[in-house]
Amino acid sequence: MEKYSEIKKVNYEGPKSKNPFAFKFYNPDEVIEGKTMREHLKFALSYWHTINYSGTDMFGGDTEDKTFGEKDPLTMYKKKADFAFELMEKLSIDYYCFHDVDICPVGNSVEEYLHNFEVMVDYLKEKQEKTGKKLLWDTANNFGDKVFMAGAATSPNADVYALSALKVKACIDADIKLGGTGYVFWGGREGYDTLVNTDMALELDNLGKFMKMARDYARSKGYKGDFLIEPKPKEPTKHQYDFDAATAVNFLRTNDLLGDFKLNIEANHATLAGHTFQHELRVARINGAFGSIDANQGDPMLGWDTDQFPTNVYDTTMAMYEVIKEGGFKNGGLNFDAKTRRQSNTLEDILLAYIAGMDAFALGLRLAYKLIKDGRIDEFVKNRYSSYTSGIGKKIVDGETNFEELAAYARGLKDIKVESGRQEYLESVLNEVMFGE
Ligand code: XUL
Ligand code: CO
Repeated sequence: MEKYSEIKKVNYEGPKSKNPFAFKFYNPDEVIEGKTMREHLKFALSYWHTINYSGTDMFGGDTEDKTFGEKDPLTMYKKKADFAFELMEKLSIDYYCFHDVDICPVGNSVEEYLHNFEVMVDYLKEKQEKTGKKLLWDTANNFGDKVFMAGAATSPNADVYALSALKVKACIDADIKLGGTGYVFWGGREGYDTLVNTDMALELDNLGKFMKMARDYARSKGYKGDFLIEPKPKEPTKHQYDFDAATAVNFLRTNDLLGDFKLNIEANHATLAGHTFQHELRVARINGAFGSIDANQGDPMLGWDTDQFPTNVYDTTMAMYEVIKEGGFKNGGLNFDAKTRRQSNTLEDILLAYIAGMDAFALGLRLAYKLIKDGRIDEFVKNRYSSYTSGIGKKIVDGETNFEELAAYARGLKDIKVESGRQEYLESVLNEVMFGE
């Protein structure tokens, strides 16, 4: 197998190719239904996994070296940025995402952190201008440092709350400078490990106020992008407040934040909540809160967030089905919140992993359109609810009936026949569309 440095660019070679460093299904400039694949899919590189993660797990240290031969912290982070942009170029990825501490050394004080962050944001801006690459979203890592052990905007300590605001403010400023289109609030440690030490009502109220202040600050500075909540049910806390899409939407509605805020749905977080990836996307969509996607997959045998590169084509197909029904990504995109396995510890593995994930979503895009064109599933669903298109059903939908009328109508009914749901048939249609000609 060729070495990472020998591969200049990963090209599309089609499904017959056996070249490990070629796309089989992702053809960036191919036009599908009026848009190129790169416009449809809006792939993004995740800085934390790709540029920083070095293979450490609970039982052992690094298996990869991401220091790029550098000791001086700021120079090392510049080399990391160079690597990120080189990788995006090789893979035809147009966007990237980062936490504040992914892109710069944290230093020994708040002042040092802010200085280093600013230096690196300027460096990234230069690189963006040279290459045309764009920031999809950024976020503050308000969970790694020990001061965030009990949360950030839900910390029992008001000083931590203030420090969290400082870091989110720095990220919003960076987002504006870099032209990003999203700011993500993933819960981090916003949740609890036990209720015996937790004032849930105060924590949730503080969290709502924090998000409003973030929104008001950003809008006052001219920020036009989306705020995104990324639901997750557990890990690192026993209970994360943004448990799933429905919980997060309810929180946004309660705090009057819908509109400015949407959801960033992550596949592995959905499965941890006991939902499918498609379910979470559907909940976001029907609430007008679909924003962006963190693409990955979990291991069905494991109960934690493995952040694997996505390869399950059923899942990517149904996810892209939801994206297409939504009318495509607007400010959002497909961020690979995924890391190579600890044993896949070479730079070549990074390319292979992204190729696997990008091809899986390219297949998903192609197959989702095929499914929609085939029409049998959409038609079935439409017919299944046809009793709501006329008569009493239409009155229900239009909100033009009441319990007296419904009860009077029901009294006259004789043989109510509910049609078969045809689940097995529809699942075989899915297979026919995916694997047939
Ligand atoms: C953690 C997770 C985060 C967010 C950004 O499970 O998904 O990486 O995407 O903070
Ligand atoms: Co994520």
